[in-house]
Amino acid sequence: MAQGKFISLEGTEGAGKSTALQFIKQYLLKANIDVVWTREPGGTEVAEDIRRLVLHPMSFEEIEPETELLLMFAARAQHMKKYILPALNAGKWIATDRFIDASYAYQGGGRGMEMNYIAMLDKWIVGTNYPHLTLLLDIPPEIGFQRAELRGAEKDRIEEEKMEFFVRVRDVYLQRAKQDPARIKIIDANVPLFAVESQIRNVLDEFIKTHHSSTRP
Ligand code: Z5A
Repeated sequence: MAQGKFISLEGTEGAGKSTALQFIKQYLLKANIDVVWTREPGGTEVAEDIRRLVLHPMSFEEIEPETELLLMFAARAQHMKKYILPALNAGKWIATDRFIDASYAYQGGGRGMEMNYIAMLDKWIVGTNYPHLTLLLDIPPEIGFQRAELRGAEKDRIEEEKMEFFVRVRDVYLQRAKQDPARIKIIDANVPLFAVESQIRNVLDEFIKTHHSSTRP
């Protein structure tokens, strides 16, 4: 059976990932492509438990950056083995709300963790199983902050960080996009929704043209 296709969605706070996800779901469905959806941290029962621990901890004890990094990869190890790889091996298309680039951006850029350590964990846990396509919703952090404020949802532990943290996160995302332009497609998210959707549509059309050979009956 043909190997499935793997898409990830990334962006900083308030970039509009959740909004874009709905659009992508509908667009792929219209193109007769069945996609399974997941997210990180999370995607399996154990990984969702780790998500709660890392984003909404019950304890007042501070979570060390090293612990946060390892928890992100612990969740990812579970997610890879129990969900992502079985789906890809079954020939499915899979799309995830955040993946490996988030670890480089948030733990490497935001927290200032050593990139070599992240690369070692990446090699071990993800290896060659990288997304075929990554959509990076890019927005200046101050605009993203304003949007997130307007949305008014409760903040998680990482969203409580200061603006400088998200500036560093964005810088790493953009650096990675520059290093891997074939995979990571930058979507300017600082424009009205219809213009964001139009950029996403162009990228998906190109991807589908290259990667989707069969359609549902
Ligand atoms: N994390 C990590 O640190 N390391 C890792 O390895 C991984 C993750 C995998 C969970 O992410 C956290 O985990 C995340 C990184 C960390 N922490 N932070 N920050 P998440 O994806 O679950 O949570 P999130 O990043 O906060 O995403 P979100 O809450 O879903 O926000 P969003 O999707 O980017 O935004 P939205 O809800 O779609 O849009 C925000 C508002 O703007 C909303 O009211 C929209 O209606 C509005 N909007 C959207 N698009 C537009 C446009 N174009 N114009 C105007 N208004 C718009």
